[in-house]
Amino acid sequence: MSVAVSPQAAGTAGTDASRRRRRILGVLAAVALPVALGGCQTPTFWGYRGSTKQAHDEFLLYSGTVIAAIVVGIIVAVLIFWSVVRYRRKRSDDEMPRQFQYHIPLEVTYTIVPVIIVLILFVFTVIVENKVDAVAPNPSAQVTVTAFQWGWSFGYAGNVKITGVTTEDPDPVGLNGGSCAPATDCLGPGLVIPAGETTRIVLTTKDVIHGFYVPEFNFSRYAQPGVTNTFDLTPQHAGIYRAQCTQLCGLYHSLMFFHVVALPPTQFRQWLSSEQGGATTTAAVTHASGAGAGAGAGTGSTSTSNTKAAT
Ligand SMILES: [Cu+2]
Repeated sequence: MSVAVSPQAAGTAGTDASRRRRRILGVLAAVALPVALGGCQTPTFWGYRGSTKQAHDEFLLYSGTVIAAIVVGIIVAVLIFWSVVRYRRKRSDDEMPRQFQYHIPLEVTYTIVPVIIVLILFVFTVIVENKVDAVAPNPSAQVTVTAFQWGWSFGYAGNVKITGVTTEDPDPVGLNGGSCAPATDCLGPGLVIPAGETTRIVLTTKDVIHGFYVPEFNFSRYAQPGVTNTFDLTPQHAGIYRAQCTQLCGLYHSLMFFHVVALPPTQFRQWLSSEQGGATTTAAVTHASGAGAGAGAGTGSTSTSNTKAAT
């Protein structure tokens, strides 16, 4: 028996379908537009985009991993929610839904897919790790960083040594301290390196294990007794980057701040040659009083002295 559909009913169904389509498009636009208008940038997921070449690679790995985790999380949540709603117990129907145990293709799929995901993450991690640990054959500069209880020492060619004892001098601010904002970025001695060029860091310690950590470089490495760690830093832009010790190394560990000052290459070379020439400490490394005082409250004075080693 054929069922006659009136033109009016067909028209109503068509209107409903188009209304539903418009609603879905509206929801999609509401989700997509803020992302598009926000400059189409990948969110940072509370991490740093990375101020060195190496750090940016790490950021891409980190954000890719988080995006993969979000996609997997959404798929799992949707499947759980769908099965809970679709197969909830109904008054009219007491039957068990169809069961899938011993469904070999399904079990193989949900074993293989996670293994593939882990393998992809593993491969990208190895690639990025190798990039981060790679050292350039001819770096523009080399600095020997020595950690000690409680401070940092930065040694350059020509016997130039910048030492910051973070528990002695009442002034916590080093190079460019006067213009440092926020002042807490400039706590501790300044490790001066050229921006846009590669600097080799040779990391050692005088006593116990310390941690060399620059958050915006997405980089941390132990300074270990009897071990020399070597790595490269290539800051992409001139700037001042907060840094600190991340290994509990004793009473004043919490005061072991330092900062990295990335200068334009010509300015860096001017600074280094003036230090090597035995000129009096440049204005850049004179103390800027006041700025940064008070940070590290509760653990005594937070202080640094930048001194040039006697040559
Ligand atoms: Cu330490």
